[in-house]
Amino acid sequence: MTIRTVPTQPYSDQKPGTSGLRKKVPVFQQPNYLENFVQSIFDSIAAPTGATLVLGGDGRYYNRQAIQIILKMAAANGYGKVLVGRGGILSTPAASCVIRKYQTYGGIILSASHNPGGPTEDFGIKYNSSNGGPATETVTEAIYAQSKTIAEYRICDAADVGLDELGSFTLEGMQVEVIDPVSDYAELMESLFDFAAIRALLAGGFRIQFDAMHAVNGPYARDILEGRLGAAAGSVMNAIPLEDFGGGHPDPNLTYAHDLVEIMYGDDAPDFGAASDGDGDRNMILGHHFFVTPSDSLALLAANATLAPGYKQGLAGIARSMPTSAAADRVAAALNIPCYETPTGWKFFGNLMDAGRVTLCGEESFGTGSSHVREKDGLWAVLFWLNILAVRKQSVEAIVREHWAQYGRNFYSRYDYEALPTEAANGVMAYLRASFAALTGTAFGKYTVQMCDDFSYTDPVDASVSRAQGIRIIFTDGSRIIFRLSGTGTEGATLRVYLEAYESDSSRHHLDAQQALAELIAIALQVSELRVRTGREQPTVIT
Ligand code: VG1
Ligand code: CO
Repeated sequence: MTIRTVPTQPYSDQKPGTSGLRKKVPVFQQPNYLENFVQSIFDSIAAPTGATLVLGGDGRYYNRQAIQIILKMAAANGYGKVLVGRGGILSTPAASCVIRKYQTYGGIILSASHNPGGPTEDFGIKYNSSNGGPATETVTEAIYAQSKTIAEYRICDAADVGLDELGSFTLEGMQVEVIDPVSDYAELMESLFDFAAIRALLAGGFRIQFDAMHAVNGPYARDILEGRLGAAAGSVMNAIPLEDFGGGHPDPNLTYAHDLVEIMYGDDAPDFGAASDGDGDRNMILGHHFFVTPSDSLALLAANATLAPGYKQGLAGIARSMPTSAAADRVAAALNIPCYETPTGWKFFGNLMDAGRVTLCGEESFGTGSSHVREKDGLWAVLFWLNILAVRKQSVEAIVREHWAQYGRNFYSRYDYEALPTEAANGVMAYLRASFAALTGTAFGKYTVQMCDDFSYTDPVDASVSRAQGIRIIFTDGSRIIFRLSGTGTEGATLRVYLEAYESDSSRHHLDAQQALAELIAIALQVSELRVRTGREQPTVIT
């Protein structure tokens, strides 16, 4: 076999962010850029000879080319077998499922998630470990360190592998098995949820609309919702994964999933609507003319978990990322189970799930999941909701309102200021850090600052410490303002401002979140000097 060792120069910018390495496609297309990063992964994880990997992506532009390069590099680096999704497709949760089911050494997922795709848009790559979850910070730091000193990579000269037919091929001694990307995942879903009850719900005239946003979940949703569960044909829209996601922004929120939002708020709206993102791990849940915030969704799934067969024994615990609202904490307290607060990013949940400390996890950024895999899982959340709706036989809105009446409502919103000059964004954060002492104890209208800090997390399982994970301003009544810089953007800096206020008075639960949070928003702008420091009057997106 013709294995070549190719000399290379390191790149200095291959530091993985919140979820892997994400850059514009032309950056990945620079000579040896992808190869350097893949070799840095292989060097850092040091798999035994003959190990098996899983490989697939969300189908965006450059997915297929990257898969051919990675297959040839895996063969040259001594891997014995690679399981690759047909067409190079594997949603992020499906990749996690396949890694776990076949107990592979790990997997490589190609995705930039909710970021747009295309020749000048985003591409991404990340490594998941044998538990199916994103590599821990220790591993991503090792990969980054390796990328800074890399001098050569290994690749074999071979023809491209056909990815469009199921079957087994040999690539210079390594086996390449092209697998159905959907079936293992769909079987796992059937094992967790009451498909018969959901089928009966749908047969009884309950109408659903799922927007796959031209992204990876189309084939999964078609197979499961229309195929196995009998939803009416056309219940899944934008179901064919496209390299550029149809020119859209595959991010399931009220701004970017506008096609779906129009349907769900239109005349004759269906009973239930949902969307997922580029790589299928995020979800947005809508009822008839009604939006469920991701933080409320997590709390509600937790409160109703035992209605689904896979969770009928109850939950070990719940974990949420720090900026996610504390709605889930109230449910955990009522259930008398632990609730963990982690930094942003799914990689922090893995240790807790592996140790059996938590069953459900969630983030405010439209991410919910459980220990069935080690990634957040968009379609799983949709099926969980459908299972609950099938049992409770109430509308989405009625279920959410009952939840608020019982636990109180955590009003919540996030303001994103995208593509800011990096210095201006860093300036806001530095200014806030310098203000901690002055802010503490200060009253702003009805709010008084109880404490401020830069969130630091000590993993209770391996005692690793992650610092500077977001600035928290916490008020005496538990309301919070959080400032954090995104770790997934590819243009300048994205500053996120997270706002949360708790309301126990049910006569105020009907308020619009922006109305209920208006005072906190004004305080956030004031204490950060955001407008003068960034020159931005309005956020790019409000969720
Ligand atoms: C964002 C979200 C975070 C999520 C991450 C990956 O990160 O805020 O909650 O885990 O994206 O999601 P950041 O650093 O930009 O805030 V996905 O769907 O890209 O895998
Ligand atoms: Co995603």
